[in-house]
Amino acid sequence: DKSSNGKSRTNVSYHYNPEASRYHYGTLHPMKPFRLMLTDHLVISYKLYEKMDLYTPRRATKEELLEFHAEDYVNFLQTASPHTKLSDQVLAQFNIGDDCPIFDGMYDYSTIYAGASLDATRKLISGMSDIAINWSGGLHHAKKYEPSGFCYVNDIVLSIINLLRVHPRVMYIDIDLHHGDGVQEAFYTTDRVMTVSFHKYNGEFFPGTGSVDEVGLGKGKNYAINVPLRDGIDDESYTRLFKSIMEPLITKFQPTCIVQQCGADSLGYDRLGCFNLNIRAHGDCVNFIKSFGIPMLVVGGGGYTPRNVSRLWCYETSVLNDVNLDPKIPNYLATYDWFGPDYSLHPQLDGRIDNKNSKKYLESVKQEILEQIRYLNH
Ligand code: ZLV
Ligand code: CA
Ligand code: ZN
Repeated sequence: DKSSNGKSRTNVSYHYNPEASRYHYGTLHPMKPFRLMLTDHLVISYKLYEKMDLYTPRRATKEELLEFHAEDYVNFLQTASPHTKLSDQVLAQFNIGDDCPIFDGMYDYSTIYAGASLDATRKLISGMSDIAINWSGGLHHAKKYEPSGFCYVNDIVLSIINLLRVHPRVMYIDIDLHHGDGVQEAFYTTDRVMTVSFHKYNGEFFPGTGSVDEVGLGKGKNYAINVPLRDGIDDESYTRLFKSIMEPLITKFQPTCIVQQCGADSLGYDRLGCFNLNIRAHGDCVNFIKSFGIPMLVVGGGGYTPRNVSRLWCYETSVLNDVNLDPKIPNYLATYDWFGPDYSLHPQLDGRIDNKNSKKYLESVKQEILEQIRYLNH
């Protein structure tokens, strides 16, 4: 595909099933699928559909979920409903509780977001897309046998399993506030998938894992990278650290495909968050990865202040399409009211939380990881 100046264009595709936004985890639950509709409205109001291929993906089939998840667990997801009583033993067995409640349509919701990631993956594999986006995906905590941290089915693991059928090496990059434990665990013993997560870590913060010395096992030794951070990290320290780790890592590992999880809970003012990032800095991390020109699957993840989640993911959609957006949000948007009083795509989000990451601490984390990168054999 060539544009008018003869250079080959980057093909971007956007995979979204509007049904995903209609599910509710429960009134007090921080995960709001409604944020996906806000995101889609912004993307449409900025006319980004003119730049990308749009797809409404089908749901994932049960067989597709079984590529990673255990049959007992998928059967449970498929049959459980808030209207039928389950024994405490079964609820405990499948880690059902306040984080992962049984809500109406939980199985359908899971097949919808996983179906969108798999659809995106198919377009990457066929070469129809260079960059494929699914903001409803990125549910990085789900395990083979159980849900975890608001995630029922691990669409990222399912996508990577598919990519591995044609790609020799896949890199997974996770900038959600939380550790990408489900993805790390699934590929902990292989050297074909390099997992990298930046996250808040103090040994207690959910999910509790992600210390710098979790590096992988067996053949997978040194193919898991963890960047543990403290509260309040700011734009400049985060993007500098991100680039100084990702540049040598991509150069050394030479991935043939990259999956980036763009959890929006690493922004300032997130309801569950404790970082200080602005939308531009988060997007800069996406742009930096895009600049390597490697095929990319881009997914969402956490993000608990819906208006900022949608601002971020719309902005990142524009970054991936090389489009500049007017920071003034178009006023014909159906959900315009959500973006007041500033109606800006870039409200200032930093400054609420003290930066507890000293220069010295960040430098020591960076040095440990650069040391780990030197051990890679690729
Ligand atoms: O953003 O939860 O801390 C990807 C993602 O990474 C916990 N859960 C666990 C450990 C003990 N529990 C607490 C149980 C609380 C259950 C309800 C909330 C309800 C209201 C407000 C906040 C929470 C909450 N839960 C905050 N943090 C948690 C974490 C799970 C975080 C998942 C992040 C998912 C989508
Ligand atoms: Ca992360
Ligand atoms: Zn998160």
